[in-house]
Amino acid sequence: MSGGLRGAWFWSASMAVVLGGLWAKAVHGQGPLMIGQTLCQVDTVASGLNVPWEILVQGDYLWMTERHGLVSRVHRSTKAKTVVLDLQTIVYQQSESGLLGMALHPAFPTVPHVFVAYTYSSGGIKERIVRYEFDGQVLINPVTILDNITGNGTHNGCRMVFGADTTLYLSTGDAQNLSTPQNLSSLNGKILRIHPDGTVPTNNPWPGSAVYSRGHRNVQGMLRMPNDSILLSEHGASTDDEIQWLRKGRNYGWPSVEGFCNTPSENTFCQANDVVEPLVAYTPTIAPSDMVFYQNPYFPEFHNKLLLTILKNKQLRALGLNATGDSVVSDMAYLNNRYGRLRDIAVGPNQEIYLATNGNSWANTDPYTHLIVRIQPPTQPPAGTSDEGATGYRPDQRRAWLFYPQPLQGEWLYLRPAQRNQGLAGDLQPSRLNLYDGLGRLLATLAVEQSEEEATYQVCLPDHLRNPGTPLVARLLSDLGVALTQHVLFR
Ligand SMILES: [Ca+2]
Ligand SMILES: [Ca+2]
Repeated sequence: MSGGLRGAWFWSASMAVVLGGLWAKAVHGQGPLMIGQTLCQVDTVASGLNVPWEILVQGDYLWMTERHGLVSRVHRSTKAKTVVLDLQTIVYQQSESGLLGMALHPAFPTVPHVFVAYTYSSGGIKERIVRYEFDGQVLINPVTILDNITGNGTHNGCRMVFGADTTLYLSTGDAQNLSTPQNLSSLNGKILRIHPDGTVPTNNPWPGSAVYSRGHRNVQGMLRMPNDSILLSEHGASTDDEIQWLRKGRNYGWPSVEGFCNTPSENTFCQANDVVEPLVAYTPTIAPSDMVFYQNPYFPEFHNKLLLTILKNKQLRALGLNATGDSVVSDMAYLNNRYGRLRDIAVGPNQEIYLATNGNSWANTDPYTHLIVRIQPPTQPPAGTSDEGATGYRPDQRRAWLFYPQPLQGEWLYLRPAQRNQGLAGDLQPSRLNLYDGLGRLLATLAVEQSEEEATYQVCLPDHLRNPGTPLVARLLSDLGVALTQHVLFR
């Protein structure tokens, strides 16, 4: 009998070794990966991590927080990892709390400021934002810019993003206290907005308060879209994870409303409080985390999509929004169970995608096994398609002319103002037109016919863009570094 048991133990142990080996090969392997119909190359940029929570691409480096208290830089080519800040003795780390969000100043490295959000213990669990300065090697000179937010083991928010006006937005969770999200005197269950020095902008919705919106449970994703509007992803309780637009001064309903306003009590609350409904709600919950907006015509599955990392369902979702951004028109899941829980995503200069993996189950069950995985898309257009629209022209407002009036529809004739012809005639030779939708997404790059009259250009929209319901914004590209605005476009 004991021999039989021993045999069973040996069988299990050797199977575990074999399965472990296969898992390691699949996860750490380098090589091709089909995503939809697109052949990508994947490799591992960093391994042995402990809950990488925020990843950001800056120059040659990937910046990263790990929840137990480290900020590191990983060189994207050599993969060398350097710790630039060690807060392990300062952060409170338990369950979902610890060192979480990070943001680089929009003018980094000219303005070398790095912002981190973490929980600590001092007469209870609290949360703060600290601004550091990068000296080229490590982070120095900490300045606390926001403090004494109530924390908890769970529901701490802590995602950060900079707005176009260099104000900093921070999500805070309800910290498991349902009385806070609707209470304007509490900083919990909110989106907060402050200046980089911690002061409150004078155009916040409630004078003197950092509160920008209320009624949130636990926002884990924040994204500034090309048109500068901000998207949020939020964890529901047992139902209704939400994706929603951030609106100044508005109420998102928690804990009275989950997902859409679709019960009698919710309808009453929503009408009384002008509640913002989500773009999409997921029931059962999937646990959405951070997101990026991805543009790369060589990767059709992800082109012009919102890419959302998913923790609980262990996948990457690609969401298509309509031209005005008020509905989700497609929603596909990729990488199902391939890398486990996905916490964060970043995009590099060659449209390569970095994913922060967070193990196979919630909280701290697989410490020091997490990865940064890189997915490199093709550098050629998909087979059977032309290269038109996928040229080296990228959105660049400094070299673009904005057409007025907008939106652009049908056929248009562009006339350069007469005074611009004088002295500049012959120099201005725009030859391409970028078309964007209402969210700032690049739809197409068109060649522009230049007529005999040097300052006149004929623009004819292709049929597939002549949708009367689709507002379009056009920018004429110039090869000169000339920024012109308020030009008149005649039909
Ligand atoms: Ca992120
Ligand atoms: Ca509901």
